[in-house]
Amino acid sequence: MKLEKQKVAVIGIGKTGRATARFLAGRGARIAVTDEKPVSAWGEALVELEELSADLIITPYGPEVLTGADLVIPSPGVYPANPILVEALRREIPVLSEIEIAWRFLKTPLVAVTGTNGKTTVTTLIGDMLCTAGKKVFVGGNIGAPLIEYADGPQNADWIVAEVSSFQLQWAREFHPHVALLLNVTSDHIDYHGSFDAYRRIKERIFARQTPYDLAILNADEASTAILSGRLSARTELFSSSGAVACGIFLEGEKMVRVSPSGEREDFPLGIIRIPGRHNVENVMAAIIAARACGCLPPSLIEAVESFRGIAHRIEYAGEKNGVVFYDDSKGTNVGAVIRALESFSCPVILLLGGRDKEGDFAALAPLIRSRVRELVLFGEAREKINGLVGGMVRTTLAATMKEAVTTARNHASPGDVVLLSPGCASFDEFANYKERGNVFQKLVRQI
Ligand code: UMA
Repeated sequence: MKLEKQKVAVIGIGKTGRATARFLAGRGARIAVTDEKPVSAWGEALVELEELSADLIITPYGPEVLTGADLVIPSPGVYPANPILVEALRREIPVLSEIEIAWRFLKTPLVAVTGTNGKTTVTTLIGDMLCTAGKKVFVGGNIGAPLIEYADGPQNADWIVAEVSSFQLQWAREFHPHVALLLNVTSDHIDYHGSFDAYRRIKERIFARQTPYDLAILNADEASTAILSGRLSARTELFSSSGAVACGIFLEGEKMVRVSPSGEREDFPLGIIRIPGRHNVENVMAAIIAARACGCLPPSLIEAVESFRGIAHRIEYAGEKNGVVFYDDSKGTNVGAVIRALESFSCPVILLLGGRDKEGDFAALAPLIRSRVRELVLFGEAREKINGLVGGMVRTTLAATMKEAVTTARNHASPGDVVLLSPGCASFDEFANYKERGNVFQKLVRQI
């Protein structure tokens, strides 16, 4: 791909936009940058951009950025319906994501992980497994450093393990991981993609460019997998926590059994998994297939799983007060994640649900609320909507803020209860992001 002297419009000056501008500067592109935030609020980003030795202009937020542009690279958070993107497409200017540009310059084999839930856990765990097996790994993408940052460097890893979001796949064309994982697809980001079907189709794009020399890893327990795997060009391996599979990994008594493409069996005891919940068993199974495909042997995988303690804000133990245990699942920003979190507990749960709605299907929570939840505390912008859908099935309290929700939960909890923050919503009504929400929750728990 030729970037020299090409005019590239970069939309957004967050992590992605800045790394993209640096990459483009290094390749002699002419850069036009814009952001919905006023330039006076760009802070460090402005300093960084101005220091680049590049032909770079900053334009007002609008179609001006497209003037003379040969290519547009939107940040992941820019909605496809954004007027600038709509106008770019109308003018037939190619729109490509940062991971797509990175891919075109990568020299290192790529493992890419997508799915509605579990992708950070699986990406991190595969990275740990490869490290434990003595391989040099770059772990990044939607977590940590953007892929384009790696493409911009010496590229001296043996493998890249990248978490990939639907926002990044939205504008991918030739993106082609050697090993691609689709963990699950449940309702999320409907506000961004327009419909569940559109969201699922974008996720499935991770496999689109794979060939028979590549590996696709899919969840056998998802209804769509049977049809999807029949359409893929790549070799497939499946994981299942509910039944045997011919090639892949499944549960048998107290162990996970992997059956290789040549039919050999390898056993991995379930006891090596230290993170709670059946969904985490699935995450470990998916990671095992991927790491085996990268040439790691079972003892390294077992060692990595045994020392893996999970991801911050992902059903993270936040403390115990007077016999009540608090868990922070602030990263649970969709209904599928709340279901997984609730399924991880067998004791009565006081569930803190709310924040900014992403058009989540809260009615789907009804059976689990009836069977596992003792009390619902609904907070934030979405509280009334959620209350209308599932409120009243169990004792339900409404709170304006998350802080108020924690106070209510603390006052109503009895010894033996779990208080679970698994909001099923974005955090942006009260917080900068889910991390801040989780940190505030943990601080409130410490203060009890
Ligand atoms: N902006 C605009 N116009 C818009 C939207 C945003 O100008 O319409 C500007 C904002 O003012 C801001 C910048 O764009 O200055 C932010 O861009 P961004 O929201 O795309 O954020 P980045 O900092 O580039 O971070 C992105 C991912 N963010 C999103 O997908 C929303 C990060 O994932 C990712 O870690 C990073 O790239 C590196 O790859 C975050 C995330 O929440 C953690 N991801 C979602 C998720 O995991 O569910 C998909």
